Amino acid sequence: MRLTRYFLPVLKENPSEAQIVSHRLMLRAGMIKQQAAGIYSWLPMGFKVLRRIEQIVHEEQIRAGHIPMLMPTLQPADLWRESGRYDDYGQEMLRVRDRHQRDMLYGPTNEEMITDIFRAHVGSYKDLPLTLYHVQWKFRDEIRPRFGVMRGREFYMKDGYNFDLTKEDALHAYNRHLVSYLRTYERMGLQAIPMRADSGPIGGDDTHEFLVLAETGESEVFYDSAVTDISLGAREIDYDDKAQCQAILEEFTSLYARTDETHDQAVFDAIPEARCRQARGIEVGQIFYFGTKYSEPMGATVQGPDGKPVPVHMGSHGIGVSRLVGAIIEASHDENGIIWPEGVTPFHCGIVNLKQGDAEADAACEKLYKALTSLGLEPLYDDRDERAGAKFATMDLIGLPWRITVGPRGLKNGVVEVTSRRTGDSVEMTPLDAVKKIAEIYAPHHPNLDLHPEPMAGRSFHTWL
Ligand code: 5CA
Repeated sequence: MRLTRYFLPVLKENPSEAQIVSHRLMLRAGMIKQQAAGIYSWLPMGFKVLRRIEQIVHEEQIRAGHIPMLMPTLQPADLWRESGRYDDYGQEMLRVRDRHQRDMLYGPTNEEMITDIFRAHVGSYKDLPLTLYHVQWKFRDEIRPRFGVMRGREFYMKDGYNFDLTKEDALHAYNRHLVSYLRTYERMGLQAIPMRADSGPIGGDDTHEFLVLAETGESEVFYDSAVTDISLGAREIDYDDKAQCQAILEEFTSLYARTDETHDQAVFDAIPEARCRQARGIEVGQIFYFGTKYSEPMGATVQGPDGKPVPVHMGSHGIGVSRLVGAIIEASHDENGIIWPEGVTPFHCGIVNLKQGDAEADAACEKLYKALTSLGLEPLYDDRDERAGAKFATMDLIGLPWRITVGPRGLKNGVVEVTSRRTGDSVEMTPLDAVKKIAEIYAPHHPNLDLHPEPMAGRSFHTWL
């Protein structure tokens, strides 16, 4: 993308309504525009990050064997009357009436609807296990929408639902979700710690929240600092292997890590004092096992091996896709702006032309732009007629992890400069080496990245953006 042809309405001033850094930077970097309290338009660059996050979520869910689909945002109230939640949900639910005076609602979550789909189409235990999920807009009429996309009223969520014959199978589905979520967050450059939590209006006995540590987080958390030393890394995972998934759950959840809702001071006090941490965190996901809470009242049964109908065991599992955009910025920024992790960056690198209009500099930038694009990478070329300082400030604000700086002086020596946004370190190299370096950096993030110049080959879900 060439900046002169893009829509990137960056703000010079700090917006006064933003209380936390991610909200401020998202507004300043032209990613979002507020339309009403807790309701946002996603401007092109914000939308790109949202899609990158969504794509990682899809890839990891599909890897875990879960099946994507799409349910509507508007739901009939009658489904929720069956589960008893139409009255229970209270003022957080946005209720509307259609022209025939039928009660509808804007879905805050989809347990009822997915259970309705299941009971209509699945009749035998032989069709299990089954996990369906979608990524869809939700609405919760939060009493205090704040912090930009972190606590919106309209927000984008991945929600998945497992259906199993036995509690044991459903707990495997729970474990599978825990492992796939750990992978998902790690690919986004985040450490999200699973913490024992409270199940709230979703219900059920087993539940973990995933928390990203950040001073601005809304949740108070207590944990053993040893938990921050564990990561999934590049290990091979077989999602059908019950023992492996259980072992990973135990590895990540046996050290003390709880939100204030389930905090137990006596257990916490037994941890060696040097490892006791009390901090704040952002909840970026939650998994639940709730057994037959919905299947029983809604008649979601299957014929068991003995021919008798049995209600299925269920769980639901959510990731706050739009909240993650803010959470990543909270975890990765400096005084000059955002620092995107490679996994979610809206553009792979910036190209800064120090002397727009200089024939040689212009030609070198064009060549770099074409070479990167033909590899399937997306550079953002700042081709504005602006001074270098302004171009650097924009690049720093929008946070692309790598920048290639091109100027007449370097070109005389046959070099351009490649700069890391995170460290600020710059290295001079030939334009060809710069292209190779950027491609190498992104190869692990895009296993399908086609290093041969055939632009659209091997691309998947949403990369057409
Ligand atoms: N049905 C279950 C699991 S699918 C459910 O709704 N879980 S939840 O309530 O925990 O929501 C899932 C995730 O959505 C949360 O972990 C959080 O990251 C995100 N989320 C919840 N409320 C909001 C909100 N108001 N704004 C932005 N993200 C939110």
